Amino acid sequence: MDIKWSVLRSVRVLLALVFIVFWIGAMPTNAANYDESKIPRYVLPELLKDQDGTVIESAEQWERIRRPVILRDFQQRVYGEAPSDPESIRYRVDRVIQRALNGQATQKEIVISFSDRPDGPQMTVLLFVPAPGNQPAPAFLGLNFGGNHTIHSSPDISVTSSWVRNDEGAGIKDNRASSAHRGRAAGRWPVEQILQRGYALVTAYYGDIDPDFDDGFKNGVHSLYHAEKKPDRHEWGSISAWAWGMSRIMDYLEQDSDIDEARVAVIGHSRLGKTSLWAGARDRRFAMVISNNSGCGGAALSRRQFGETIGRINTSFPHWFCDNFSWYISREGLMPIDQHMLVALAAPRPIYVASATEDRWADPKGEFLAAREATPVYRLYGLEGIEAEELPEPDQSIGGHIGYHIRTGAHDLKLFDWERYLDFADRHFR
Ligand code: GTR
Repeated sequence: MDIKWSVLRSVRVLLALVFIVFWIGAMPTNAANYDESKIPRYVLPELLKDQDGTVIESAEQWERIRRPVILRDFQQRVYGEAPSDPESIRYRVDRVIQRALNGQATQKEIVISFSDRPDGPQMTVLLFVPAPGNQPAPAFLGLNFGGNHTIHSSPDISVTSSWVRNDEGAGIKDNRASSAHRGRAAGRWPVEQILQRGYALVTAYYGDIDPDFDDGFKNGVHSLYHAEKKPDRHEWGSISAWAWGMSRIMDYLEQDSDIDEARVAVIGHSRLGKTSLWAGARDRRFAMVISNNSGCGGAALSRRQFGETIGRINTSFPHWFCDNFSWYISREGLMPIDQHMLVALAAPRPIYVASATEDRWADPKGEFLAAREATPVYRLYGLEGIEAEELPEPDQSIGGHIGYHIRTGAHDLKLFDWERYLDFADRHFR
């Protein structure tokens, strides 16, 4: 009897010890690593080998066997599953200005309602179509951070009625969009250049889809699906909601005869770069994917743990991802996926990943490696990805169907980046 009890007690002590070790192992460390020599040894999960050992040898096998598993892993473990696409999308063309921006474009504003509720969430899509000549036009679709009126100083753009993200991170008080902010983000949106190159520009304020703060998923489109109960561990966080919203914009674009729906590129910067990658992975109607400085949870390999880590991002922005993602804090090596697989999900469509030299928080090298490591999937389609072994020199664009550059400078979306994306689109869309 005594022996039995002491054995039992030892087992319990042992179990408790195992638990404590596991728990400590899962705690995020605070200091970001910027030292290449301190990157943990890692092995990337294999793109072209299925869980049962099947080696993927053709594009057909990739699409039938491997791609669905990887897509599902990202859906269930990282971004979270979005509700199925609504059967009918309600949109209203609110305003059309024929000769906007000094006659350079037709401007449209389209209100998309996410539900039948008159007080339900709505998004206003701003569309500039280049002046007549080459309709239907190819388009860039990107969400914006501060409201449509911030992308250009034109007084004709409606001021968003939603609350706008607070850049200072000081809560959301007193942060309503205002006409004083017209053109504030114009540096990131070279509207005239995009139009002159023959492309349409489509944008919407990301907070119209889901406000960017951790409110327990009570607002934005989440409110329509989670009035009673917060999302399950595998259900959508904000990035997934924003990506889902981009698909709703695509629903509209398919109906607009000014836009060539077969040539729509999704683009995004930073958290919205993570979003464009996920939008392109889950919705193959997007014909091109562009990730600008998307970093952790975007193009950067998680296993490198350089700059921002899964631990840091889940602590600062837990609402961006599904709850399952936090299980991988300090357990990067246990993920069946890494971000090169997210890049590969775009195949065979052209995808461009860009970094910036000073943006170490986003791990430029990790972004480059993820882009390069997706190459084997492009090869299955007979397409060129990235052959370079090393990070290219700054300000040089490389690659075939996978494009990459590292711009000199800080975390931002600059004219230099746009020019590379426009060249890339010219190459693949024309
Ligand atoms: C940072 C975050 C990054 C990046 C960036 C942004 O604070 O750590 O992952 O997404 O925000 O979106 O501006």
